[in-house]
Amino acid sequence: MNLQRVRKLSEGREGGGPVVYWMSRDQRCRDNWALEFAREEASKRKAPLEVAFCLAPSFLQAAWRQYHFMLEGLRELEADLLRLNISFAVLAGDPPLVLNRHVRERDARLLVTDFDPLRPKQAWLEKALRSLPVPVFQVDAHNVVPCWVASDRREFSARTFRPRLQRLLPGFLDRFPTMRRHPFGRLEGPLIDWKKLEGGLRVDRSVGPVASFKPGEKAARRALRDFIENRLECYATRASRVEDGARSRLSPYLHFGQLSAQRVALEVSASGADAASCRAFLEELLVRKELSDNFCFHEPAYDSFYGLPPWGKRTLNEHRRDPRPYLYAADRLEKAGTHDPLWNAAQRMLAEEGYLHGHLRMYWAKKILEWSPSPEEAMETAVRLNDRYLLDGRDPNGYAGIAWSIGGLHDRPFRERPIFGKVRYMGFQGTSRKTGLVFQAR
Ligand code: FAD
Ligand code: FO1
Repeated sequence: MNLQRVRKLSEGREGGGPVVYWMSRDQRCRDNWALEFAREEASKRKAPLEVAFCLAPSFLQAAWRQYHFMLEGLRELEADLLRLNISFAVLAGDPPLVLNRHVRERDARLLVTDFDPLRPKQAWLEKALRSLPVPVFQVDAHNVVPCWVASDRREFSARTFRPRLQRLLPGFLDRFPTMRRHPFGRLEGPLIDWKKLEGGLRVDRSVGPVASFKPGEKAARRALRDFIENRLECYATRASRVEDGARSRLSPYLHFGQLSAQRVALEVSASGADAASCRAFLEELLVRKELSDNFCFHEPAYDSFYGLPPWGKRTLNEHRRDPRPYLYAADRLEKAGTHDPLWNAAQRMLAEEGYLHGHLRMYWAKKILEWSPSPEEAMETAVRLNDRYLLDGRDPNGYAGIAWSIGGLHDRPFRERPIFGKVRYMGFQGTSRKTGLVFQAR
C-alpha cells in the first residue's frame, strides 16, 4: 500500500499483545487501508489483530435513525471479522477514556486509527494521544488522496484543488489487496451484547430508522452495483432530476465508511459507462468530496457563519438589514410549514426518508437563508435539521454543502440581489423545472 496514506502521530513503547485498529470513520473490513496497515504491522510481529470501535453515547445531532444504521453495520462487521480471525471489541463510553483503558488491558503493541477532520473526532484523538503509552499511526482510509497529501492549506475553490488532486490520483487509485484470514493468535473476547450497547445510548428515538436504505457492507456493494448497472449511464444528463434521477444514493454508506470511495471510483472507471457521466460522477465523488474534507480540516468554524469565505461574509453582512418578506422559525421549517410547496416537499423527504437529492439540498438550504432573521441563524438551522434527519449527516460534505449554499463557499459571486447579496440564488420556477418536481405556482 502507498505509505503516504500513513502518518505516525506519536512514539511510545510497544506492548506484548495485539495490534489494535481504533476504527471510527471507516466502518468496514473490505477496502480499508487502515485495517490493511494494521494487518501488515501485526503480521510483521506475528501478533494477533484486533479492531476496537468506541461507541459514544451521543454524537453531534445524531438520532436513533443514524445510530441504528451504524449499529446494524457494525453487527455485520463483527461476523466478517470473526471469519478473518480478527477480534472485535465495541467499547461504550467516552472514546478517549475507554480506548486508553482497553489498550492498557490488552497490553497492545501499537495503535492504528483512521482519519476524520471533524472537531469532535480531532478532540477525541488529541485527548487519547495525551495518555496512550504505545506508538500511534493514522491512516486516511476515507479519501483516495490522503487529506494531508492533497493540500497543506485551505483551498478556496475546486478550480485550484482539482489539478492538484488529478496529478496525485494515479499514485493512490491502486487496487486493494484481498482480505486474508489473519494467521496469528485468536483473542477470546466476550460476545458483544448489542442490546445492552443500544440501551446505553442517549439519542432522540422520535427520529426512527428509515426503510429507504438497508445498512451494512453487503447492502452497500449491492447499491453500488445497482447504480452502475441502472443509473450511472445518464448521470450527466439526468443528475438534477429527482423522481427518475440518476444519483447513486451511496452517501449513507460512504458517510459511515461501510463503502470505500476508492472502491466506487475503481468500479465506475472500469464500468465502460458513458464517459461524460463517469467524469461528472467522479468530479463529485473525488473533487467535491475530498475538497469538503480539506475545508473541515483547515477551517475549524466549518459549521458556522465564521467559516464562510471572506467575500461571502462581506456580502451577507451588506444585506443583513434587507427586508425579509418571509420569516420562519426553525420549528415551522422542521414541520415543512412554509408557503413554498417545493421546499416543503424537500423537507418532508429529508425528514421521512433520511435522504435528499443533491439539487434539492441546495434549494432547501438557500431558502433557509432567505427565510431566517440572520445568516448566522440560517447556518445553525440548516446544520441542525441536516444532521438530525439525514442518514449521511454530520459529515464534512454536509458542512461544505451548507456553507456553499448559504455563504458561497467554493463558489463565485453572482449578480447582487436582496438578502443573498452576491451569493448564488436559486428560484422556485427554475428549481422546479430542473428537478422535475412541478407544483402549482405559490
Ligand atoms: P451522488 O450525486 O451520487 O454523488 C456521489 C457521492 O459524491 C456522494 O455520496 C458524496 O459522497 C459525493 N458528493 C456528491 N455531491 C457532493 C457535494 N456537493 N459535496 C461533497 N461531496 C459530494 N453530503 C453528505 O454526505 N452529507 C450531508 O449531510 C450533506 N448535506 C448537504 C447539504 C447541502 C445544503 C448540500 C448542498 C449538499 C449536501 N451534501 C451532503 C452533498 C451532496 O448533496 C450529497 O453528498 C449527495 O446528494 C448524496 O447523494 P448521492 O450519494 O446520491 O450523491
Ligand atoms: N464514530 C465513532 O467512532 N463512535 C461513535 O459512536 C460514532 C457515532 C456516530 C453517530 C452518527 C454519525 O453520523 C457518526 C458517528 N460516528 C461515530 C462518526 C462517524 O464514524 C464519522 O467519522 C463522522 O461522522 C464523519 O466524519
